[in-house]
Amino acid sequence: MLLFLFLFGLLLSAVFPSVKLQHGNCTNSEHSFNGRCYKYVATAMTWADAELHCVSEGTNLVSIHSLKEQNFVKALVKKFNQAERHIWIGLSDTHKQGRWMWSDGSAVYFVFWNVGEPNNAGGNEHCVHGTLSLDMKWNDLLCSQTFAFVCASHPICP
Ligand SMILES: [Ca+2]
Ligand SMILES: [Ca+2]
Repeated sequence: MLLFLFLFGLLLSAVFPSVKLQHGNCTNSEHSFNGRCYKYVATAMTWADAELHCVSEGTNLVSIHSLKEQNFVKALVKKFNQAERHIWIGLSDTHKQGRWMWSDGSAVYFVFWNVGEPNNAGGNEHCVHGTLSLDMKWNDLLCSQTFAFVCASHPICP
């Protein structure tokens, strides 16, 4: 029985790996993942103002390049945002409809869209947010909406 519980625990930890939030080499207001530093900003802003805020601190809105990084960002948002609100990330198709770009210039080769998204509803949805209550899955939305957001330092190996 004990062995069974032990093996079940191992299985659970393999299926649902816990994400450790550590400051690493980042400042006390940031958390470290894979050599980058990430900061949750609770003040609600439009996508552009959120990006400008990150740029003023030498970063960009967060770009996400793997499921591991997605899970890290989710854990970070969960730590600071218990209200399950929406969070801007650095993805947009403002410049060319349907062509997604990260604001930090890195290439898009990982996506985590919610079911049925991106749908460019009304022909006006060009900025991307994650929603904590939907597993932080992504949706395109009006850029003028105001949400909290995550800034991140530039990717070392995008
Ligand atoms: Ca769009
Ligand atoms: Ca949408």
